[in-house]
Amino acid sequence: MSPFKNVANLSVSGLLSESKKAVDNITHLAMDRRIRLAVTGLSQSGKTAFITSLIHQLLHGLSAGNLPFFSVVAENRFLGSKTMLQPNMEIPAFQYDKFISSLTGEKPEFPRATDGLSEIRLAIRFQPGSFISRQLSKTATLYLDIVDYPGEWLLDLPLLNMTFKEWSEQLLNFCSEEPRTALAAEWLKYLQNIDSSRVADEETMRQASQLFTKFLHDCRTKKTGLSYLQPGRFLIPGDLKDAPILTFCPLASSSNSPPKGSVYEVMEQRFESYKERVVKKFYRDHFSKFDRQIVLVDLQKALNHGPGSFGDMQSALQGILNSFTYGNSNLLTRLFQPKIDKLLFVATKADHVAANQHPNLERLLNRMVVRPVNDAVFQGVEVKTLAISSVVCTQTVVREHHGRRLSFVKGVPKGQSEEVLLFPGEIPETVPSLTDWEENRFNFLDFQPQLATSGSGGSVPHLRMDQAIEFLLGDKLS
Ligand SMILES: Nc1nc2c(ncn2[C@@H]2O[C@H](COP(=O)(O)OP(=O)(O)OP(=O)(O)O)[C@@H](O)[C@H]2O)c(=O)[nH]1
Ligand SMILES: [Mg+2]
Repeated sequence: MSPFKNVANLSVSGLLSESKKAVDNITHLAMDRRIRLAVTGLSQSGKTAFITSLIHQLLHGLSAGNLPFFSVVAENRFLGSKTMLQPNMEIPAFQYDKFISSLTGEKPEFPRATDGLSEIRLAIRFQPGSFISRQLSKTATLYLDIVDYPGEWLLDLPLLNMTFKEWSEQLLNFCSEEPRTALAAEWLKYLQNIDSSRVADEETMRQASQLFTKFLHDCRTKKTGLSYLQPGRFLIPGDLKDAPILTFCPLASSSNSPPKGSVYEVMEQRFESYKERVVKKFYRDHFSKFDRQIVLVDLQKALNHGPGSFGDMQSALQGILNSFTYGNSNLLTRLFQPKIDKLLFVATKADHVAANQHPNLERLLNRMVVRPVNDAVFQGVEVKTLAISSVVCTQTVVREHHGRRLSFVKGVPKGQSEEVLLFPGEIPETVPSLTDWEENRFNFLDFQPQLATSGSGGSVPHLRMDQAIEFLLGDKLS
């Protein structure tokens, strides 16, 4: 046999194997996909519970058989999922194991309010559904990246488009209406007694910002339930506690330009530094590159607190949504300038009300977010609204009551140990009139999670999580 033939054979087979490797790599790249999901919601709207349940359902939903509307599962193409090593070395990992253990432990509990950033990556393996995709590769992987953060920080995003003067005017204007007027009284009285054009000293700056911070805390108590509260780090400072960058507050401006080194000028500088070093960094690193978005809205909280809180939540959501980039996306835009092409609004904690109220939850949510929905649809975004429950804590029970069949919820209210049967009231399908609120009609309670039953296959019971997952990920698993 000619040595040359061998060499030629070798190089041809080598070439073939190399090109096969290259094709494999390309198909892998083409078949492997990534989604950055923005989980958006005001403080206590249910973000951490949603992320925990989402991961749990993707890890265990297949065996539990409770994801009927998730097409990759329904079509038997789901091969499994796995949490991956933390992709970003500088951000703590989302503590899924800890949260799911406390939700499913002997004494089930919800995770505590989040006080910092964390991140998680999940890999979902599946068989491609279309004939062409299957010719390219038998299996594919979708990587899902999610960031969790305190809801309070989200309201910093609208600050990026505001000057100190604009922000101060907006906030002082909010304070001209109750319940803010009464809550702001002490802080505003202090401001009246200082001349903002005099030379700044640390004591005045500290006093003013402490009173302002107290006002923000009072605004979000259980009783008042306001949402539009800025700056977010004043409520959850993270690693910035007591830093000068958090020592400022809104000030009324005068017609003269403020002298150098005056209280006004120093507060304005600190506001700008806050925007530059805290908000811009947060936005650039975590909020500018999303492909899909879910917005969680706690409608029961808004209803419980009355028209002021309802309107406040609506404005806060509108302000936040203005900070995201929406539009049709394709491979190029996804690589260089990602845009959100699917937007899901959910009314969370649907298990707080009886099942027959869920359609009204969806209708009311539609009314609340009608403007952002219209804007997004206009930009070519696919939008959907749903009433969901990440972790079902109650059961709906129908009983006769004074000759009427009423739907009650049965569960253990948060902070209590005994189960109660409760008629939580009806969800209105439109924004209630003032008289509806005056009758003290809404008093929705929070409930404790329950021990998982054998019927649920040991997995966390949910409501329509599969529909939410299908909308957000389904097309990427086709
Ligand atoms: N019944 C019920 N309660 C829920 C559900 N999701 C959240 N909750 C309640 O809402 C509270 C807040 O939920 P979280 O997931 O911590 O909310 P969050 O948006 O992460 O809050 P922050 O971290 O403070 O921004 C929980 O402690 C529960 O009481 C749900 O699906 N069902
Ligand atoms: Mg949280």
